Amino acid sequence: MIRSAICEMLGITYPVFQGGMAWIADGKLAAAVSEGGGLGIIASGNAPGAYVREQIRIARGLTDKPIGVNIMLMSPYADDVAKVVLEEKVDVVTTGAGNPSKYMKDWLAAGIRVIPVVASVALAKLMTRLGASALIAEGGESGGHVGELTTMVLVPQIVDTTSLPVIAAGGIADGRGMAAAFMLGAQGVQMGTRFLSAVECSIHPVYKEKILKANDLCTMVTGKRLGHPVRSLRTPFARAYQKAEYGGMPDEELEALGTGALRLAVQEGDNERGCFLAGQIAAMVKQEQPAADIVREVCEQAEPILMGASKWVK
Ligand code: TUI
Repeated sequence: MIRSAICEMLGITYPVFQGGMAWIADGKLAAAVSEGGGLGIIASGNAPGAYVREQIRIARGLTDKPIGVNIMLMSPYADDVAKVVLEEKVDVVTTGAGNPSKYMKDWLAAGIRVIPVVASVALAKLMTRLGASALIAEGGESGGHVGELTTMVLVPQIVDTTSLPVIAAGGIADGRGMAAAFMLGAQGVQMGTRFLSAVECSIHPVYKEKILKANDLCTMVTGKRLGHPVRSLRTPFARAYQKAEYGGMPDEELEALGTGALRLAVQEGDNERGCFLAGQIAAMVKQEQPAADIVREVCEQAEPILMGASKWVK
């Protein structure tokens, strides 16, 4: 059984977080992961506070285990969602795509555990000083909004920077990835793409099928020119966006091209206009499974690998 400080801290069985995927990670998926012993996380994405409150209540109707909410800090509703998590007294808040400093005091005063995604050593230092409970070190192998550094490079540097437990994210889909993350000093992992194939994940069947059929080179990064690099499946939309990006389309038009594309992928499965966010490990996701089985399987795979690591030392 793999256990770490993060399990005791949060009252979870397995040190596995489910990533807060915008438009995807709803109350139903988060509850299934938490019921399975991991930490289920509801994504706020670009949704208003009322939506997040509804999803928190749905999750609470399905499980009494700890639940997290991810706040996407680039969202126009970030302030609104920051208030909702206070009012609903969620167990854990994770943040992404920015610096959550301005919210930390209020969240901590309410007894909420704050676990920010950090993509740099500088932010890790600041978050440690401001009272975060742990840090998520997310490398650019992940789907969605990506930082500069890879997981292999980022995790040990964050571990060296902080005394807090570090959760590794980006490029982890099985026990090998989990074991490797622990070898780099992490005390837990966060997976997003792997949970796209969860039975309880309500994405459009076309999206699920694309993940199950993905190959090793199936993702690409677009959006660098506007300062929001995003990793997604290499679809007609992603190729057209890249062409526009490097073909000199004005910023406002480019921004408009991307608007609504996540929803079109998740809800409509729209191959032409949808943006199907996915990490580089998409090809390693092979079957639909209950979320609880994913959590348990990854930990059970990692166990013998970590136990056997001594074979390399003569
Ligand atoms: O946030 C994510 N992944 C996301 S957010 C998202 S929604 C979106 N939609 C359209 C355009 C852009 C995003 C889809 N996927 N992951 C966590 C993450 N956070 N990755 C990288 C970072 C990050 C980057 C810089 C966190 C902090 C940061 O520092 C900012 C600062 O001010 O220091």
